[in-house]
Amino acid sequence: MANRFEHISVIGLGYVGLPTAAVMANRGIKITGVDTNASTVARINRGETHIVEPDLDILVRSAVSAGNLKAVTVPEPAEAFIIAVPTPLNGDNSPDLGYLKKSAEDLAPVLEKGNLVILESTSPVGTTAKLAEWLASARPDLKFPADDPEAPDINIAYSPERVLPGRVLIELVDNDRVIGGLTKACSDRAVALYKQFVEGACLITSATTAELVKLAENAFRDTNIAFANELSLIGEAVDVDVWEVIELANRHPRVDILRPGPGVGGHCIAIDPWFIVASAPELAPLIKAARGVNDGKPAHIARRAAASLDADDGRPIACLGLAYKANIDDLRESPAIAVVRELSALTAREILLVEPHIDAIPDALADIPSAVLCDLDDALAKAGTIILLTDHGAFKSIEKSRLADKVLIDTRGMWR
Ligand code: SAJ
Repeated sequence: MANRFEHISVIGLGYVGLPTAAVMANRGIKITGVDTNASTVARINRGETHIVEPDLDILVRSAVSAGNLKAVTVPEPAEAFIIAVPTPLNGDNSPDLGYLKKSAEDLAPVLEKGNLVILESTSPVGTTAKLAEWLASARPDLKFPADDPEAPDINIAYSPERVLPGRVLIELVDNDRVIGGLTKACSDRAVALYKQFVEGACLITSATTAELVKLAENAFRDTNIAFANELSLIGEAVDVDVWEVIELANRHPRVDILRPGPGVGGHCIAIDPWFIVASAPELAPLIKAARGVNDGKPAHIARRAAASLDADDGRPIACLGLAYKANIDDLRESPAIAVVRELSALTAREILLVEPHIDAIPDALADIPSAVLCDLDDALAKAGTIILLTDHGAFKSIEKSRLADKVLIDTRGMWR
């Protein structure tokens, strides 16, 4: 079997799939991207991107014009398949593997002897084996690792994406990769694939270990942010500046407290810990409590802002930043959105929304009549209370004199 993969298919062209496809295509590999959304597919085939990530537009344009990247809505045969579809939560916080199951059903008919299938989506422990079962039941004519571990027709591995939004193109190449094959040979083939564009180390383990590694990374961060958020509530209650506490505590050689904020957002850290809780509910009280602390922060900020409204002579409230973190356009699970919703339930006061990365009010806030999108200058001129929710660079340079006559609630510690 040749060691170099010349034609790879990426299933799911979102925040992870599209950058991965574009990076590989720019290394001269022929890439077929698959997405069920026809308008996403059409855009990519025009050399355009549907997500904002530094330099991604340049990479996609050059890959498409060089003929190395094309997008389709239904899988086509390839040597290897990388699956990067969403794995969201159900209403009861259990994992929803519906997109993954559908992608397995769509992929099965085009599988050929010798193919490698890699799952990159964040997944509960045991999902890679389940994916193999779904594919095997649709293709009884092929041997899978469970049928013949020594010489299967199809190799299957799990390798979680670990890239940080805002640094995706750098981290895709530089980060170490954890690679868990269903057999050692599956891992070796997946390593060969990633070596074609990854400069970090490729670390081999089992599929179940790799699945839990990914969940552990994000639960670790969530738990540590929850500690900082809990400390900020305590600081407020005892009237001590939490930022100074953290700065001084972090001068201890073995203490490294993260930053408090309005809560935790994004499509990963606010979600993945629940995958651990769902698989071992009695054994995960700390992880569950951390979710509760972080999810409770937006309501706390809203209550604090509403309580200070008497002091600001009836002028509107400005919320600076809607994105879930600094300098990106991503509003998914954003705690800023939750703050605005909570606040609108507590006051009829006009809420001016300032988010430099969007040009229309997001759907999640469209039903709130008191909330309007506004530019920064206007908001600073009109508002009596300002809540800083996202630490975008654009807000850092606001002159102090423009904030002088206002109530300030700085959830990110940006203006201290
Ligand atoms: N946050 C704080 N305080 C902090 C750090 C972060 O409140 O000190 C908040 C942010 O404002 C944001 C949220 O946490 O709302 C998450 O932001 P983040 O920058 O920590 O992480 P994500 O969600 O953008 O990306 C994470 C990363 N995981 C880890 O750092 C362990 C990334 O490497 C993963 O690939 C990504 O999740 C993912 O896709 O799983």
